[in-house]
Amino acid sequence: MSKKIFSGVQPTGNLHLGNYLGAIKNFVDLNNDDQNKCIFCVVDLHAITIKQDKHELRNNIRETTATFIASGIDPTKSIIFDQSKVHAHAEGAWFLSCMAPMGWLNRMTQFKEKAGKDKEKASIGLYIYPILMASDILLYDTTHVPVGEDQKQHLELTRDLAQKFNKDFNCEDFLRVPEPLIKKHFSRIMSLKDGKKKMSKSDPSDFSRINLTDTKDEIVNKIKKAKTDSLPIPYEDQKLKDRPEAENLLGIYSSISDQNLDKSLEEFGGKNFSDLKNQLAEVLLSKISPISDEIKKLINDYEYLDKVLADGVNKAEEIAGKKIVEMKKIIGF
Ligand code: AQP
Repeated sequence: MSKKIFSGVQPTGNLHLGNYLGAIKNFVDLNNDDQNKCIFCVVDLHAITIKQDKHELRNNIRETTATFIASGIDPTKSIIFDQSKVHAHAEGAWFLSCMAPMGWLNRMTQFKEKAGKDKEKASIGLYIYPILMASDILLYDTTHVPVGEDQKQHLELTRDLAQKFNKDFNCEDFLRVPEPLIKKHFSRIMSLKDGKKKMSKSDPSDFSRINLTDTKDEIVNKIKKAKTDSLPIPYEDQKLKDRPEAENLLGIYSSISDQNLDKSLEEFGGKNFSDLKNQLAEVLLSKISPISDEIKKLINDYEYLDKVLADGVNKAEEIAGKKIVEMKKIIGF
């Protein structure tokens, strides 16, 4: 079945293995299926929900674009564009904000995590981030949204908002209710320093994550230093309960090697972590280093990257611009 795919990544620097295994690797598979129509957005409006340096932001928009292409997304097949250039996203977010109950937003756990203890100081933008995400998705009649597990709740909100809009304005099926595409296994890659915390760009310790631009030495070193426990690797997955670091390393190994956990347990059951770490470092070098080399090559080609984005903006504008005009008519403008 042909799918309309939409997903985005924030240009906030330090794209990491979690972004790759949780999201970008799936984008590439979807891009490679000729039946799909894919749109991958550099969600720069989302990025400014937290203060950004303007020069870094511009560089990060290009770096995220370079990462998409270096990972295997073909810009002649899929639309790649920067969100802030297509005005319909912000406009649609306003329309949806006006009908979104605050109670729904108050349940969003990512806001609670990102705002931390000092909620009063967090931006309104961070609070309504999921509504902008809903606008992004709904403007393109998206059928499927590939994201990491951490975005599941936001996607449920998107579905609820689409249904509420259609009901409130009596326009059945106008906003298409999208399905999430979340990997069944290892859809949440955890920190290398703490198996209970998500691998994240904003973690102050660089040793908590493998960045997609890390050098070979950095990758090997980070895996060597990754936290483990004192027991040998088990033979069965039930024995991984309460061993988050062991589960995470085996998960990363399985995911990057495209094999299931049972196969990895068969390979490493009874062995020491040093065996798993050596093998994991080797696989990471073979899969991540070529991407890293390609990012470094592309990142200096501003002309090419800006052209990819500009072409993407034109194509995205055509789709989203039409939808927002229809949306306005439905609302009564
Ligand atoms: N640790 C992760 N495991 C699996 N998937 C992940 N994603 C992010 N972290 C993990 C997925 O990557 C896509 C793009 O994410 P994003 O850059 O738009 O924002 P994020 O989820 O806020 O990423 P971070 O690293 O967690 O950033 P900070 O540190 O700023 O909060 C999404 O599909 C996401 O699910």
